[in-house]
Amino acid sequence: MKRRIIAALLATTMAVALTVGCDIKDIGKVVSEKTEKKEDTSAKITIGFSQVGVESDWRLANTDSMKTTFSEENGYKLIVKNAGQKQENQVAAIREFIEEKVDYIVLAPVTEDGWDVVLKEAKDAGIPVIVVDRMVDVSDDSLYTAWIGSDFEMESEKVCAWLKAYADAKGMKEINIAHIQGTEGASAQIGRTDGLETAAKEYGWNIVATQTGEFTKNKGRDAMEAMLKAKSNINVVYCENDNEAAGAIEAIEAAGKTVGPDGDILVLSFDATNDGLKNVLSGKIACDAECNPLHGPRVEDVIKKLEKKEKVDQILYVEEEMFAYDDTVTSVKIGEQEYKVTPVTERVIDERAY
Ligand code: GZL
Repeated sequence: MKRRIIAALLATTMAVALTVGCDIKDIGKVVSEKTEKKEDTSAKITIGFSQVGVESDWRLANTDSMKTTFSEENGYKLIVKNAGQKQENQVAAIREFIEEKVDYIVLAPVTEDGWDVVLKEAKDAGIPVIVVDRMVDVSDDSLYTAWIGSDFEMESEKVCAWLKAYADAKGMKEINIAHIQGTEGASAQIGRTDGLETAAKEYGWNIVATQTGEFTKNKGRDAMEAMLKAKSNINVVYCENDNEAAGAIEAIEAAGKTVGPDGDILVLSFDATNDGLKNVLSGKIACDAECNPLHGPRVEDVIKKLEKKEKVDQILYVEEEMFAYDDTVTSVKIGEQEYKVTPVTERVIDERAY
């Protein structure tokens, strides 16, 4: 913002100098170079994006959405810094963005806690912070201008409502769940865990094993392997994202067990990524709740409003769908709201944007 004001002043100075006709050959050259250089970057809105990392297909789609939206041709300069799932790297990235006097900071926080100090530094530097995906738990909500993301507990309620209806329809008497969690302390992990634990209490399900998969395929496979060795009665695995589910499926099949409609173990998952829905289509994942990663256009809408000094809502939830491998359960009801469950076909996958 400040850089663009300076550029405008430089341009005005030059215009005034030209008007008075003074010999600005050299000055003009320096000013025009400066102005040119400034104009070259100053017309662009500079955005510093602190991203969690590259742990999942969801994350890659999220980064891609930001890059596609905030391109040079769209009038932006986007600086993306991946933190390798380490909060200290995100804090360092935010400090670099402050140093570079970016116009906006977009933060996809790895976990909810630990942001008060660095977000206060951004606020003191006059740089608006837009949080995407997971939430930050701060003592002062004015430390961020807007949050855009999913209702993770609602996602879980929808999957658990599907499991309840499906189990009733199939006459499944005992539900023994292996729970593969996402990154501990991430809003998605907190919401999807709370939803499952609440439903298990309400419906009398047994959560027989819990282990983190950190939203990755490898750790999802390791967790499933360990839980299969420890427990022989698992008939449902609840994975907190599609990458964990892909790993869990590998471990289940390596152990000589089967997944799918008539299999030994029902696989539940979140994200509804392209690979996730392919696993639903093949019958390996039974139910997959969408977690939409395409936040780029949503962030741009907030930035455009801020540029025009318009008010923005601080909390913006994203609408999301539900998918399943068959039409045993075609909708689920949460409170007064009915949610459609779409049986996955080739066409459903082709029509998806990610
Ligand atoms: C959810 C996001 C989670 C995804 C995972 O919004 O935070 O992180 O569910 C990703 O795939 O790693």
